[in-house]
Amino acid sequence: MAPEEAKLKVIEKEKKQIKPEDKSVDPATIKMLYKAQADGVETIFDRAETMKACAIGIQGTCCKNCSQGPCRLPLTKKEAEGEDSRKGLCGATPETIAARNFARMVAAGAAAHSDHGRGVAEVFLAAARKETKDYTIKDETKLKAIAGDFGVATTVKEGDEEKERDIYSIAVEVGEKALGEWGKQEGEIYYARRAPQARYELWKKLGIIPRGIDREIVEIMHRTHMGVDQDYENIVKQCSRAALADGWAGSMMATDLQDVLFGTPYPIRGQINLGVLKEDHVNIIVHGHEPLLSEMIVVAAQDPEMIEYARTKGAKGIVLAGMCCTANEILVRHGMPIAGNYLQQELAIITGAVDAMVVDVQCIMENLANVAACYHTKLITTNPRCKIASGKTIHIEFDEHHALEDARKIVKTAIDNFPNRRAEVLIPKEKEMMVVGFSYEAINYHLGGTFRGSYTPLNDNIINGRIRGIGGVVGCNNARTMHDSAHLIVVKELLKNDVIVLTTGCNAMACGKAGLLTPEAARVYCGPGLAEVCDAVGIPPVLHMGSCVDNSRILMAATEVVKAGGLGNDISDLPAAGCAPEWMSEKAISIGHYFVASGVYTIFGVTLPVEGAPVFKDYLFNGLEKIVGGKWDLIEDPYEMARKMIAHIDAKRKALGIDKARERKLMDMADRQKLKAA
Ligand code: NFS
Ligand code: SF4
Repeated sequence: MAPEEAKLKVIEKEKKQIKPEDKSVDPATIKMLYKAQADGVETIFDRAETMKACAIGIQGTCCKNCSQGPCRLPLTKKEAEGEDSRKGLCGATPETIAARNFARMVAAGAAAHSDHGRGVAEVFLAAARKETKDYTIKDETKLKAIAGDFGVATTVKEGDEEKERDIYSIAVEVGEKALGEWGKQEGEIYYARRAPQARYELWKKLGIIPRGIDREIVEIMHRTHMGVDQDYENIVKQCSRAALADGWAGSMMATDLQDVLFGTPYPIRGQINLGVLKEDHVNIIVHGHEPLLSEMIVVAAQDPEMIEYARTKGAKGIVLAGMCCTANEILVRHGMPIAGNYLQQELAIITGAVDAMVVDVQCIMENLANVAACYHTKLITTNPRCKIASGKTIHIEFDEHHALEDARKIVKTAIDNFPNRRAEVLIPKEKEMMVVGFSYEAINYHLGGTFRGSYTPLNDNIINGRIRGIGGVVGCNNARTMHDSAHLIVVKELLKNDVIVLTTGCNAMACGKAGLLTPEAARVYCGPGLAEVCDAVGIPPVLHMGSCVDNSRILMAATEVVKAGGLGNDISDLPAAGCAPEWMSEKAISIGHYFVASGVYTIFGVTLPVEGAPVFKDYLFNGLEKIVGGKWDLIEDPYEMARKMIAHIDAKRKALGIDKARERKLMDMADRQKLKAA
């Protein structure tokens, strides 16, 4: 090669080289990005640099719902300032197009969560009918608690006596009714009545109580077909019905039935970040969302026979770690370590130490197959819904009827691959301790004192102003924004201002890595009021409630707060707000919309595909509040995001007449000094 040409190649390479410090605030991630560069492996961080998002699609105003398009309707200065006469070939306005696109995201998100829930319901029913020996009814208390919601009796009259029913016959009935929720055509989903009475009545009045899960999703697809619903308000109404079917049915049943099968989470210790991997161990990563298989892999990986087999291959043992929400599921129930959140999936393989990455469904990057091919890692797909067509993966299909056998096969494949490591192994040392597993039942127990579970003490602390309000911070990572940065800024700002944080998903993992999920974090990051409460109860100021389907736990926690009294009659009365600072998936849109339709002010970061349709945007950001009590917002700057959440919380406090208590509390210097002395 001529010297000039070689020089050009170097410049070309440098131009594309990302600067890892600009891409993440997580030291382990930064180290692995350097290793990726040294190994010549491309990741999503590189592609985000070289490929920009489509300027029209990002506005939400590109329609490809029929072959006369795609019709592209960008909002330019001309329309923004003057007359807006944009139309698709059929005459569709930017509002119709953006609303249809938004609705299809809700449909896809609701489908993903709910289809996950359906799989759980099927396994649940198989377990109830004793068709599988690998799954059993583990949490009988929770089963009895949810039986009531499905109208299933837990006792039976025998003569004059009221006797407990056999737990498995209760489970069969619950399982059948639960599974029926997907195909139900009429009436209301059972869990709608779990909501505060005022919320239920409002939904009823608005006609947005879901009939059945599948029906609402299908109806979105029908309405957004070419030439059907052309009224954005009417489209949004169906979005609400489908999103509520996700939050209050598909996701909520996934959570509940998983709890019955695998145990309701209670506080437990865990560890997080790539440093949980061990060079001299077989490392298996389970990645995706459903705990059905990973629960079995937990069992298989702890089997002494398997550990012995690993030793025969020269390994000291087996490390099983999670990635994305599968990780959250096995973390909150078993304390299994987490390797990282969404943007770290390629990086885990780049350590060179992962002998198998096992994936089920959702948030699995196709590029994993390419990265795995650069190392020795076996990428194993397990779900018929999710195969990676590169010829570089192994498919071991998981079946609930021989689940443990499948799991053993997978663990064995990983062990057999241990001697094949070829690249230099480099595992960053970073790992953090955390306390996780705050189901709404656990919060009830922990904040309620020793002898009675109740949300009353939490409410009292909100009313007296020690806790200013509740912030739900959830959602993904997004390669278009600095990894974990916005998550941590928002959470820290909220804590500083005495807002307790409930978290799930990839935000929970960002918090874990930053050391926010420990009781000790309260003294470091919280305002005096919140610090005092956390200290007294011994909880972290950020409560890890689980995976993304477990956002349903946040709905239930909010409902419990309403029911405990003193803070209004509806979720929309609470001094609370939610956000997803780094969202990327369609599931996030469905979650966002079910929170909005449940009465919550919900802010998204990064971007939202509504900018090209100002009228539709205004409806989501303002108009909706008058109808459902909650509304959408988009704020890129995480400081501003936190500020607006706090302003909303303060406005709600004022409306409740509890703003005065907080003012007094702030002037109480004695309390601050007491805290400093402690
Ligand atoms: Ni939620 Fe979980 Fe993470 Fe986003 Fe993906 S893992 S279900 S979608 S990226 S939080
Ligand atoms: Fe264009 Fe209308 Fe077809 Fe959409 S449905 S692609 S706006 S003609």
